[in-house]
Amino acid sequence: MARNKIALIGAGNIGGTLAHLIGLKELGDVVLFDIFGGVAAGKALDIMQSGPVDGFDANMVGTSDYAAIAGSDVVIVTAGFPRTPGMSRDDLIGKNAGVIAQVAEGIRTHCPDAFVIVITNPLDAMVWVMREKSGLPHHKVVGMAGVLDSARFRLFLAQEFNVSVEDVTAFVLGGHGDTMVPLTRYSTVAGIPVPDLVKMGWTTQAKVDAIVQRTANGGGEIVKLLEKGSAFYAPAASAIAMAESYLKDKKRVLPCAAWLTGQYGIRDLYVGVPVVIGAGGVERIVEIRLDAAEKAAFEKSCAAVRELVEAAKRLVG
Ligand code: A3D
Repeated sequence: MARNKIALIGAGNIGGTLAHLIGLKELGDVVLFDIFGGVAAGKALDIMQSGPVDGFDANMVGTSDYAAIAGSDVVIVTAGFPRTPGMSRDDLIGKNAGVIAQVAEGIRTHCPDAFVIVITNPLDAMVWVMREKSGLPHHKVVGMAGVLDSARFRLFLAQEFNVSVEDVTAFVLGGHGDTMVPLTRYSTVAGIPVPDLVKMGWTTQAKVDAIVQRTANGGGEIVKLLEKGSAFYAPAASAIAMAESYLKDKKRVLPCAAWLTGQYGIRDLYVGVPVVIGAGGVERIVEIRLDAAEKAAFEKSCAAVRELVEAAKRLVG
């Protein structure tokens, strides 16, 4: 069986980390695309040279020619610009909407059958631009944010409870940004919901609230520390989990920015919800019952995403 082909559009911090993880996990051959073709080619060669040491076989090339992505099974898009301290994700829309429109054109021309995972911010609006401009079916275009947000939530909960991150599950909904909705009652330690753990005296509600707040601000915390650029190791790992579920038809249930057609009472919007990812792309949207407060928080988040989509329409309409 031929190896999978994975195109990474954007060979910056996340793009390079993605290529390295794809090698280590032997997920397929890689095409790293960037407007700076030399950087993409340099990273591709460098990572490929780690193959003999780490024991993986993958062909990796770097390029600034879209023709090289022809026939890709998966495309992961990080092209554009990251935040700098003091910037919100939304401030990036002016620069990144045009970049994503360009990338979408490349995908439409060269690999219209691919499964496309967008990472560029502001996430939910950029997924919308990608879908509109590429013309791909909605179930083949998704955004990575929820896997990362819930990983951050899981880590902070595991630290609070002094248990393995592996035994903590977490659940987040909504847009990627300050309005994201971490759902504590669906977040667990080995199946025990967080509100029960509060009752069991493992933590206090005040501490859980602080963790929720830290999760919502998880990206900003790293931007401030790095001073230049934004998080890239955990974002890359999160997108790889989505790509792997598609390529191996694992049917994992992962929170992703997916196209809603009435689920949760929301129509025609890309926003973060749990979905099943398998060989068919987004195969199912998991619709859970929200209580009144959760519903209000989710709707507020959707309204914020809609505003950004309107702004994107004005830019690249
Ligand atoms: P960075 O290291 O700057 O890499 C971006 C790359 O895109 C650079 O190598 C650029 O040369 C390249 N690029 C710019 N314009 C184009 C173009 N038109 N075509 C092709 N390539 C281009 O950034 P990064 O890798 O750290 O982050 C990439 C994006 O991901 C940013 O928009 C971040 O805000 C976003 N991000 C999202 C999350 C989410 O959870 C959604 C998390 C972290 C970062």
